Amino acid sequence: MKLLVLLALFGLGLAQHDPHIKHGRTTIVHLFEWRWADIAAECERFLGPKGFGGVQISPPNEHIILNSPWRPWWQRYQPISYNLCSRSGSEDELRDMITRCNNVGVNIYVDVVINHMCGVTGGEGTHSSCGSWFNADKRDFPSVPYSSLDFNDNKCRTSSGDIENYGDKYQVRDCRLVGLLDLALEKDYVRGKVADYLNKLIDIGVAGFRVDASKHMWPGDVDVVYRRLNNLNTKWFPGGSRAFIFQEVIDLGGEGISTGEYFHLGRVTEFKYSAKLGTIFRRWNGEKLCYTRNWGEGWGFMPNSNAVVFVDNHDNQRGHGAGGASIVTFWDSRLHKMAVGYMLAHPYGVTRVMSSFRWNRHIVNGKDQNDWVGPPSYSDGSTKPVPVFPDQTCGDGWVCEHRWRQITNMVIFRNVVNGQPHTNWWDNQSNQVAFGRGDRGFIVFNNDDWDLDVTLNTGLPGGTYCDVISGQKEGSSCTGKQIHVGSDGRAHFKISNSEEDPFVAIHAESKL
Ligand code: AAO
Repeated sequence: MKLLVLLALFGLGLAQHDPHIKHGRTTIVHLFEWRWADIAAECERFLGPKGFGGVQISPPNEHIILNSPWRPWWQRYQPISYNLCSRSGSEDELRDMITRCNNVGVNIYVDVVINHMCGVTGGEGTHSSCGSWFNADKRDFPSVPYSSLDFNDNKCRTSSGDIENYGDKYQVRDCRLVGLLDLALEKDYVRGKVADYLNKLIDIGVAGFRVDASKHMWPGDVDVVYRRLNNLNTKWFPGGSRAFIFQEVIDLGGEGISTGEYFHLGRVTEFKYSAKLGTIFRRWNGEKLCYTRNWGEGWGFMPNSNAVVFVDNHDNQRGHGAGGASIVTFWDSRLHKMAVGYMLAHPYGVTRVMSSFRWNRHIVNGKDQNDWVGPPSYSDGSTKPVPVFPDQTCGDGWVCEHRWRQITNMVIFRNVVNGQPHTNWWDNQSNQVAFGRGDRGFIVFNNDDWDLDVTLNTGLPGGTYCDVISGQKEGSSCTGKQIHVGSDGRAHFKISNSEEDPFVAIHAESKL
C-alpha cells in the first residue's frame, strides 16, 4: 500500500514535468507583453504552421497601473486580483486566444504571479487593469478578497520587511521580494484562492504555468496548491493530463536556496544555461565553444528531465534577475541567432525562445536607465497591436525574434531531430564546433576570427541538403547554401568568419 501511494505521488510529480506539446513539436516562445488578439492571430498564421509547440503569455490577471515610471512592463508582476483583464486584453479575448491556439495545436502556458500582490507602496484607489479598488497600506484586496490576515507581515524577521539576505531561506520565502506584499501561502484560504485562479485557467484550456518567483515560496506550500489542480481540459488534452509546471528559481550557486528543492514539483528554469551560453558566445573569461562538448548536465546544470532553458528572458535581457552583461539578446543579433541555434540544436532541456519589444536603451555605469519601459503603446497606455509585413518581420517596435528565419528554421530543426542522440562531435579546440543529432540533422558553428574549412562526418544519408540558416528549402529548390553529403556521410563545410550568420544547419527535411 505504502509503495502504491509512493508510486502515485511520484507519478503525479513527474506528470507536471510534461509540457504536453503536440504533433512532435518541441519549443515554447515567450510572446512578452503581446495582446491576446495578436497571439491568437500569430498561432493561426505563423506558430502553428511553423511548428511551435506553445506560447508563454504575460500574466493575464488584474494588475496595478503605475504612472511613475509610466506604465512599466513590470506593473503586470503586481497583482490586484485574479480577474482576467490585463494590459493584454479582456477575459473574452483571453478565452478566444486560448481556443484558437489550441485548435491549431499550439499550447498556452500562463505566467502566474502567486507569491505576492502589488508593492507595499501601491497606494489606494482603482488604478488597476479591471478598475478594482484596493488599498495596499491596509493589505485590502476586496476583489479576491484578501485582507491583512492573508500576508506574511508577521512572519518575516527582517527590520525592513523586505528580503535583505539571499543566503537566508526564511527571509527569501517569508519576506517581501522588492517590497511586494508577500502572500501567506501556508494558509488554506490563500492556497484555495490561488488554486481557484489556476483551475479557472486550466478549465479554459491552458496547458500549464510558468510559476513566477517560485524561489520565494515554500515547496511544501506550492505542492498543496498543485495537488488541487484540475486535470487539463479534455477538449484538447488526453484524459488525466496534469498541468505542466515550470518554476522560476534563479540559482547560480552560492545561495540558501537551490533549484533541487523544486524538482519533484515540476520543471525549473536553468539560469546557469543562459548565463554560461552568453559568456561562451561572447568568448569572455577564456570560454570557448569547444568546451561545450559535454554541454548540459556535464556543465553542472540540473538533470535534463527538469530543465527549461533559454538564451535570455524578459528580466535578464534588460538587467533584471540574474546573468548580467553576458546575456546575449536581440541587441546582439548575430550572436543571438547563433546562441539560439545552438540551444535548439542541442538535446538538453525544454527550450524557450524569447520574443521581445524594443526600447531606448540608455546605459549609465552599466545600468540601463530605461529598463522599465513598457511595450509599444499609444498615449493612453494601451498596448499597440503587432503589425506583420509581407517579408515576415514585425513593426512598431515588436522585435519578433521567433520570426527571424534562422531562429524559425532552427525551431523546425529541433522538431525534425527530436529524440535523436547528440552525435558526431567535432571541434578545432577553439570556437569552431559541429555536432549531429543521429541521422536526422547536423550543425556547424564558426565563432572564431578565421575561416572554417573542413570535411566532417555528418551521420546523414548521402544527398544534397539545403542549409536552413543562409536560406531554406522552397519546393524543390534551395535559397541558401547547398551541402553535399557523400554516401559515407561526409561533407565539406566552408564558413567564413565574416559571414552574416557564421553557422550552417541541415536536416532530414531540408534534403533536396
Ligand atoms: C518593481 C520595482 C521595484 C519596487 C517593486 C515594488 O522595480 O523597485 O520595489 O516594483 O513596488 C519585476 C521586475 C521588478 C519589479 C517587479 C514588480 O523585475 O523590478 O519591481 O516586477 O513590479 C529576484 C527573484 C525573481 C525575480 C527577479 C526579478 O528571485 O523571482 O528578482 N523574477 C520574477 C519576474 C520579474 C518580476 C518578479 C519576479 C516579481 O521574472 O519580472 O519582477 O513578480 C539574485 C537572486 C535572485 C533575484 C535577483 C534580483 O540574483 O539570486 O533570486 O531575482 O538577485 O534581485 C548575480 C547573482 C544572482 C543574483 C544576481 C542579481 O547574477 O549570481 O544570483 O546577480 O543580483
